[in-house]
Amino acid sequence: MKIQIVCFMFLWSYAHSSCVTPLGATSECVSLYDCAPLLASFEQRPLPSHVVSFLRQSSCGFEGYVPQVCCGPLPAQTSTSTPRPRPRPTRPPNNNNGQRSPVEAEDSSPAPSDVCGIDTQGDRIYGGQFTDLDEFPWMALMGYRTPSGSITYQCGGVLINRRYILTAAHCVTGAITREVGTLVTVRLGEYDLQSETDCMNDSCADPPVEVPVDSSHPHSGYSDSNSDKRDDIALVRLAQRVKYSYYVQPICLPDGRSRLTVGNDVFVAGWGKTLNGRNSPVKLKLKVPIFEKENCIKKYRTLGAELTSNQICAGGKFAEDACRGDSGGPLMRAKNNGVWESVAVVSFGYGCGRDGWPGVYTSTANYLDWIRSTLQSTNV
Ligand code: 4AZ
Repeated sequence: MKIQIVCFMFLWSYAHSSCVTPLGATSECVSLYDCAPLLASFEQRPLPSHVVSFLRQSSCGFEGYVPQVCCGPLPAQTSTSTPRPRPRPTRPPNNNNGQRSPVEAEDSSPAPSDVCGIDTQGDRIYGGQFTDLDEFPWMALMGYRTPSGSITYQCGGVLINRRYILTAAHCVTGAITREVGTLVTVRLGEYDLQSETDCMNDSCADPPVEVPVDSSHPHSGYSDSNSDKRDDIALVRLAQRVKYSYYVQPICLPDGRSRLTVGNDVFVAGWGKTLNGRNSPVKLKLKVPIFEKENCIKKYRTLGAELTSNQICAGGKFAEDACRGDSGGPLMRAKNNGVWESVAVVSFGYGCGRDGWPGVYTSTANYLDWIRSTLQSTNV
């Protein structure tokens, strides 16, 4: 029996269907990772839009999270590009001091607008995917203690003042606590999890800061068993106040007045799963468009999820998405004055990067009262 199953799996994974490539050649539909010419073009950074477009035309389905492509060569001009050099950070460290004190009134409200969302520098590579070393200094990695005692980072979040992280409820409660472990630590000022000191173009970041978690506060309306993942938002209180630096700064919350409209470009960032199926060691960013809500509601209804007015849909383009591990991280936008605000929290989706399937996000603006009252009631 065992042998039969193994043989069946062997046949199943090697019996590829035939297809026609965008250039008209007959080929086979295989995993992107088994298609050397397309994989090589996909791994260049920044990823040019014509390469994304060719990959999209080559797409022939998904196996789990892994895209399948009709494998063949790219047209000559599509295959390479030289990454642009990156600018050095120029802004000096901000010297606010973060002295410890058990309970501070300023921890009970979001960071004031002259402190939060500061754009660390101007010149960005928008089409690209790696962030700059100093970009999005509010990004947090949520660390879980596993049953074996090790720490694993599985969700994202954002620093909103010296004491609190905004993240997703499913990053602090439910299946994650059984399947991964208990949230015990938050890492700030991180760029590349694989290197101790992160440097780019002769400029090095301060070492990341590891802050123990004091308490987690998921929204009371959230339940793992709701397929719509309503109220997927949480605040995490840190056991110590954080000292702001050039690489550790809070993001602003939306003021509740500004509206997002379809097609508005927003950014998602994190260390989540990439198309190679592994979590990224490096902080990544991606520009995604706001997706039409009614259309999104209809799509998710077919999967039995009834989305609420407190959720936003964004993305929906092939291979451009947040994915497992990005949860809890932000959907962000820079306002006209260049100040960044966290407009939503990465919540869930139908797989990752499927054409026509946007990701679902919890709208921060709809929870401002909950955030204010939770900051006050838990900062004791
Ligand atoms: C996840 O499992 C997850 N494509 C997060 C975001 C999306 C899918 C899955 C959106 O955490």
